[in-house]
Amino acid sequence: MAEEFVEGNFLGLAKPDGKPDIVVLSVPYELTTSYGQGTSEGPAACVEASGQVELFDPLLGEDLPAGLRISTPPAWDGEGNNLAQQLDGISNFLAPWYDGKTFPVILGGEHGILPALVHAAGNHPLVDGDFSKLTIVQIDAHADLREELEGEVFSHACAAARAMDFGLKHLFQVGVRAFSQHEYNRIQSDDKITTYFASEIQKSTDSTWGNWLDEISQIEGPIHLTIDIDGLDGSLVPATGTPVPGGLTFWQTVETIQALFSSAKGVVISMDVNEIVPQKDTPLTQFTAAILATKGIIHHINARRAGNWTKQTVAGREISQPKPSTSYFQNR
Ligand SMILES: [Mn+2]
Repeated sequence: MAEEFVEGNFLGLAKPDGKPDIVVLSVPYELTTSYGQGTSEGPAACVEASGQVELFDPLLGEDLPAGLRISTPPAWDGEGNNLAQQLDGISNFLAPWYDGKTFPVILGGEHGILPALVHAAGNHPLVDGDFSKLTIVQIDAHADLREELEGEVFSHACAAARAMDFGLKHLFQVGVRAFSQHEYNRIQSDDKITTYFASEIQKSTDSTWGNWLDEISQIEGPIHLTIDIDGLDGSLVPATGTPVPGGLTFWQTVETIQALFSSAKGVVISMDVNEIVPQKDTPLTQFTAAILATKGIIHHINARRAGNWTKQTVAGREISQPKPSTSYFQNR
């Protein structure tokens, strides 16, 4: 039976009764000192574009929500008088959903949300405050490993570097094709960072792409997947702040999602799709973002069906109450 389409909800799905299994969380964050490229409007545009995404996928064999409860809570309110307060606000907004039962899909916003997101992920029972258990997989045109950009250490160009500050287990990057010498040197020298450059994965003559899929299939423990949509080829996401040619194809991105979610020893605890900027002439950019978020939801549901979600999360400590608000970034 066809459900009623609800405006403002991801995929137009009606608000479910009871506690959601999957939440789509909008974080319309844009650093005020940046160029104002429109990422703060991205999440709403993505939710709107999701209305055009097919609810059926052969992997599940039925329409979404496929028996689960998928909810779109109100967006982060953007409150905070300065950058540190805003990052704390984002972290506190996300943290209650990292209860080990809910799968958060976060829509951004600048990639600068990543450190706030990682801080919140510390709440997840599989991480439990020990960030050395957490692996991040990053799809991105940029390494985001700068120490600062124009004096700002929380610039989107520093997102991965600030995430690494938490002492992550490992960072895997793919699609990277724009980086400074400092970032290149860090990639070469830091044994906690593995980067598959775009120039390598696109070669039809060798198996680098297969190596990437194999390597991420072996990740153990909790994983966060962060998709900067500029990691895809610029032709797919022309409105993002810094579109770059030579990126991942759509299907390479889907293959990456598939490999991660079907990993035997790893469990994807959350994902984000960021740097969404509304495109005016056609909705291609926001639609691409919406379909990738949907693919994540589909593969998460598939992982649940395979027992790969509950098996791992139930084994961990469960958090029954959200942790009290923290001021990590203000005290940093
Ligand atoms: Mn990025």
